[in-house]
Amino acid sequence: MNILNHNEALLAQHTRRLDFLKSEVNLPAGILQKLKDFQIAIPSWALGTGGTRFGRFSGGGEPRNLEEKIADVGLLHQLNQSSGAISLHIPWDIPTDPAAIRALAAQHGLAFDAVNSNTFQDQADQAHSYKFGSLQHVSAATRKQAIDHNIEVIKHGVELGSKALTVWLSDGSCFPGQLNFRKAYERTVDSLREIYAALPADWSLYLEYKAYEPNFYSTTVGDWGASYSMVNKLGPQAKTLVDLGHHLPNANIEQIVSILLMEGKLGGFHFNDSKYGDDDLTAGSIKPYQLFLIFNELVDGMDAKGMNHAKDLGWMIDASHNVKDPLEDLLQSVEAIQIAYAQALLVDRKALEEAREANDVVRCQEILQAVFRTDVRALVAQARLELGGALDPIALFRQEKMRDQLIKARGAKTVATGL
Ligand code: RM4
Ligand code: MN
Ligand code: MN
Repeated sequence: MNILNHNEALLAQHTRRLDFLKSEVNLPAGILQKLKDFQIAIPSWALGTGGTRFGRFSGGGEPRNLEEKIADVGLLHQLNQSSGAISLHIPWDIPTDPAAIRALAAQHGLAFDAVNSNTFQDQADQAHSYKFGSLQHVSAATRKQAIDHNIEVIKHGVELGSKALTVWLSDGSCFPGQLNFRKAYERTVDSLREIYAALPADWSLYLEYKAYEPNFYSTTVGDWGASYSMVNKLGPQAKTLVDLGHHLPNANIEQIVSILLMEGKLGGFHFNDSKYGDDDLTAGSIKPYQLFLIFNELVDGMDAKGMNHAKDLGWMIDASHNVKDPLEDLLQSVEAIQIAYAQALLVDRKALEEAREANDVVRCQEILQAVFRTDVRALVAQARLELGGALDPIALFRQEKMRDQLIKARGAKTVATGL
């Protein structure tokens, strides 16, 4: 891949854009370093074309195994220098030879982010079905099977150097009367306690919530209140994970984020975007202002606690690409996240606070929207450039015909494990 030539050709235009930005806004000291440090984990299940229950349209050249998934994330990271981690879903991606997998990831400059368990699907060799739930199940044997699976996932993660387990449960009910809510809640907490007890001391447990789907009447960990109350019962290593697509329409996610962070119980993120529900679309593709407002709260809340932006929360994408090239789509998501982060770093917090204390509502809006309407793409590109990445990753991906190369190497009819 000829990054140097690509950058050379775009350099004059890039410099012009960056100079203009610098003439327009005061860049706070250290902003480039913060952008350079910020890495976003790529989920192993987002490297193939997704599907819906109506069908799936494979794009070709999809990774056929974990090794090829790591190679794909390595490619993304080479292009943008900001995708330096991979998040695995077990059993979709069991590392059979962990030492070799770890070495391969290291060759690509990749770390292993949170490992994800799966008790929302039945596996072929499984004794008990999750049709009626897993950690909440009425049968102790089924609950134990789901607990054991999570402990197994932790073991895989330990071998790879992960530091967190993400638990997302589809447990709930489809019809009124089907479930005793209190029993389901208590059984879930009891099961989670056993998983929590198996966590290494330097690990976190992220408990993800989701409003609905696949269950359509109730979800046991259905909102941040349920997750928050559960992680509080578990202990300091348990925290809530916010997946942007898991809220009911119009929920004020930035406020949820702000409060969880203030309470010390925000663990991490699954970035995506949506119009209606858990659409898993490209981050920032539908509601970029919301993404910015979320980052505005994140920067504000993390700074208030003296947290390290890059390291103290788990940053992951959780997306599914039905009509785009998954790699191009992930490049777009990472860039959208970086843009929102860069803009949040530009907010004049002192001025905003003064305007708030003076009840100057107009000024508050002006401050936020002036930043949101600032084109910071050159700044994000500069961070990439300084790290050795491409000024325009998608353009380079296309120039070098990378998808064609992958199709040649892997075939036109490959199907990646995952959604
Ligand atoms: C769920 C949830 C989980 C992800 C699965 C694949 O909707 O977002 O995080 O592991 O999808
Ligand atoms: Mn998720
Ligand atoms: Mn989801």
